[in-house]
Amino acid sequence: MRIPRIAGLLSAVALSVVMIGCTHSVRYESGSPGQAAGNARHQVAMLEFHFQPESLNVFTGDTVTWVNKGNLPHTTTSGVDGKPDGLWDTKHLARGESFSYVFSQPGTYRYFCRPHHGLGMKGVVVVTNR
Ligand SMILES: [Cu+2]
Repeated sequence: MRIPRIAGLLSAVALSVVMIGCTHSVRYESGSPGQAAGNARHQVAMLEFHFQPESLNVFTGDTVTWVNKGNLPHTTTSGVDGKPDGLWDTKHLARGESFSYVFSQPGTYRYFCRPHHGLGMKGVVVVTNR
């Protein structure tokens, strides 16, 4: 009766793989207890010469990813009127490049594009507690 034993072994292995996969998934979701399970990801496109959407509402723990979908280099730089506040500042991102930031504290976060803020290329992320 070798075949049934092998079949039993194989299904045990398969079950283990499923369980490991499951555990891994749960760990990933619960990385920060009480908050991480519902965290969302948001995308902001960098275009000539604006951010889309320009204004974004998110919850604490959410991730915002800026993606350059334009043809010119752009930056996302936290601050107002071309003055960086030091929270985040990318190098010039080329088309297709991206940058992500996790907002862990509630607040109003203004940002701009270094070369184009004078053309009105700026945005805001409003973060509220989940
Ligand atoms: Cu720009």
